[in-house]
Amino acid sequence: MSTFDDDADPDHLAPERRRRGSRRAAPVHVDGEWVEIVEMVGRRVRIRRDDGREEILPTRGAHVVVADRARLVEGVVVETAPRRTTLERTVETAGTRLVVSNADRLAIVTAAIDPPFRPGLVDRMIVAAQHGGLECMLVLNKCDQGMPEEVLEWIARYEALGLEIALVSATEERGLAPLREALKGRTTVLLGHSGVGKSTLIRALVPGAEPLIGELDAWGRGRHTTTAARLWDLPDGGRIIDVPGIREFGVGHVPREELRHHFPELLGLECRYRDCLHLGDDGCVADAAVSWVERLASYRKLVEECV
Ligand SMILES: Nc1nc2c(ncn2[C@@H]2O[C@H](COP(=O)(O)OP(=O)(O)OP(=O)(O)O)[C@@H](O)[C@H]2O)c(=O)[nH]1
Ligand SMILES: [Mg+2]
Ligand SMILES: [Zn+2]
Repeated sequence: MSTFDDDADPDHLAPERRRRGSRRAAPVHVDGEWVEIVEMVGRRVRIRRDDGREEILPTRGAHVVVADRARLVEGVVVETAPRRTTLERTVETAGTRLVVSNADRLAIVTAAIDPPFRPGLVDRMIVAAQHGGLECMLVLNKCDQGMPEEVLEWIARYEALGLEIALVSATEERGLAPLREALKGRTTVLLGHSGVGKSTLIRALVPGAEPLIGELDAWGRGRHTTTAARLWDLPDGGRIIDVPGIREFGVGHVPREELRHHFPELLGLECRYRDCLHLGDDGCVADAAVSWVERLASYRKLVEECV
């Protein structure tokens, strides 16, 4: 068991095996039908056929995640189609893991107080999403609990950087109309710490959905109630994916030179060297140009971590 990443560690987060450069030859199947993976169920998966019928089936020789298109041969999932987008995270002791595939957008779900808002985690999730081809938005849940001044300031700063923000209360069903609008017609994955209210949001947005919801512990932390990813259909045409809460979210799989492209405040800086990594060396203007010092520090921390 990893000490770095201590979440529920379900099967769907098994190490991504398609490492660059050492890709195993995928089995080629010419028969069978293509289906979609909609839920991880222990070692098996719930598949949905194009006519809407669902079934729980085993997999063989295929590493699949929710929202994968996969080929079914004689009742077994045997291979996946190329992925349009990937949401990955790096776990220090276990390498890079695929969370979900083919989502259009990541909704970073946070609370303001219980559990507390962590800008460093938001920064990481933005990087991982954009690296894998997903758009981002921020959903600040539990607004009924009040909003510390500091959190309001962070939110305003993220908004100024171009991040779409939804302020909601899942339990009081507040702020959901604009969120429903934002979710229409696309596949969105909800990601955040355990206990921020991802599954409660699913219940509020999807009529009839009853994912398990957990109480917080005495320290205001979640209990990792959701243990496997599941895709739900929204009534207005979009789809939404609930995944287990995360505690650590590494982005070590993102090339160091790419990182600055995920920090809009670093674009267009006129440092002495055109390929400046903005680490504050001689001739770097980042410290003078970026007023949000914690975010610059967050960027520099990621540079240390990345390949
Ligand atoms: N006050 C308040 N509490 C909420 C809100 N949304 C969720 N909660 C509570 O937060 C706790 C955790 O909710 P969950 O929906 O299980 O959280 P989760 O993000 O799915 O957690 P994991 O599945 O463990 O990752 C429950 O006690 C919910 O009732 C909200 O808008 N306001
Ligand atoms: Mg949950
Ligand atoms: Zn620089």
